[in-house]
Amino acid sequence: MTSYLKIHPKVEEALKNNQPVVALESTIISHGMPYPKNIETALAVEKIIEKEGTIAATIAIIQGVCCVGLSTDEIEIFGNANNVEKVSTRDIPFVVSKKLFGATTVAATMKIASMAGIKTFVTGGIGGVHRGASNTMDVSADIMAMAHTNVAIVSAGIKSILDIGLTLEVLETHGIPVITFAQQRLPGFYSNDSGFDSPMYLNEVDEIAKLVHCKWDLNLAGSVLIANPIPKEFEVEKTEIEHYILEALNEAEKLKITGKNITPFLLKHIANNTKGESLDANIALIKNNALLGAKIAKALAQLY
Ligand code: PSU
Ligand code: MN
Repeated sequence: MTSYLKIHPKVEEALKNNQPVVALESTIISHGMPYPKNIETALAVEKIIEKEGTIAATIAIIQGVCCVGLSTDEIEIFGNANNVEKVSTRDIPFVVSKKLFGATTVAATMKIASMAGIKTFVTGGIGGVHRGASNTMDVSADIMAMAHTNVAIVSAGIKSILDIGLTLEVLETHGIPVITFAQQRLPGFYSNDSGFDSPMYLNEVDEIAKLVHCKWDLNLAGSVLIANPIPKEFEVEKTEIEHYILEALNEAEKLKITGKNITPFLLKHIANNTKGESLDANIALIKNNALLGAKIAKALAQLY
């Protein structure tokens, strides 16, 4: 295991002393946001986490090694390269055994975070059940990883490129609590309201940390999904996004885009067509998630 895993000294030190660490994914850098905002955002997010007195650990695969905590130069590699594979759970052994570079999805990141002993993970949006999944069977491996991996995830809810209702059903099937922070409605990534009530909501960071601790103390394996609403001033009009989602889905069908390429394709189409508005929202919400994630990591560390 050790030769597959490289933990940055600052991360290792923090983990040894039971200090809070927050994991971050790299697919969002290589495949989720355009250059150069992707790099700027990744670095800004790390700063927010460290300003809270917690340690940031961006996770990616470098020449076959699962790296937990990247240098600025390494983050830049993932922001610039167009030959970096998007790596979900399925792809880890291929990329590791062939000593390739891999940008890790939520699923792969949380698996590696858990190997390192990190309990909290901040991202923008998780993968879930795609629209039309009753025909395509396209359910993100993020859900399966969440079912089995003891890492809490802070996200801005479920992006409406997915079928939110079905995603909630499958999360329930896998015993994954979905907790919205400080409001009753489940947020929908670009907007505060996904159109669904949240299965549960909690108003205090300490309550969230207690719930996560309690789940694992009870030996109930798997993640807790914390949904953090986007700040009001950055919300994007729902009907505008929906228009571009439908357009992107049509385009994807025409071009026969399937499998691991579909999510990056949809994200790119929306970003390109909303003239930066959705990108600004995306950046704002991930920063907002970083702050909440850092606070949850601190509260959680106090319980261990
Ligand atoms: N949703 C977003 N932004 C993202 C992703 C999802 O709003 O960047 C990325 C994450 O890395 C997530 C992955 O884990 O896409 C899901 O891909 P798939 O649907 O192929 O499992
Ligand atoms: Mn898929």
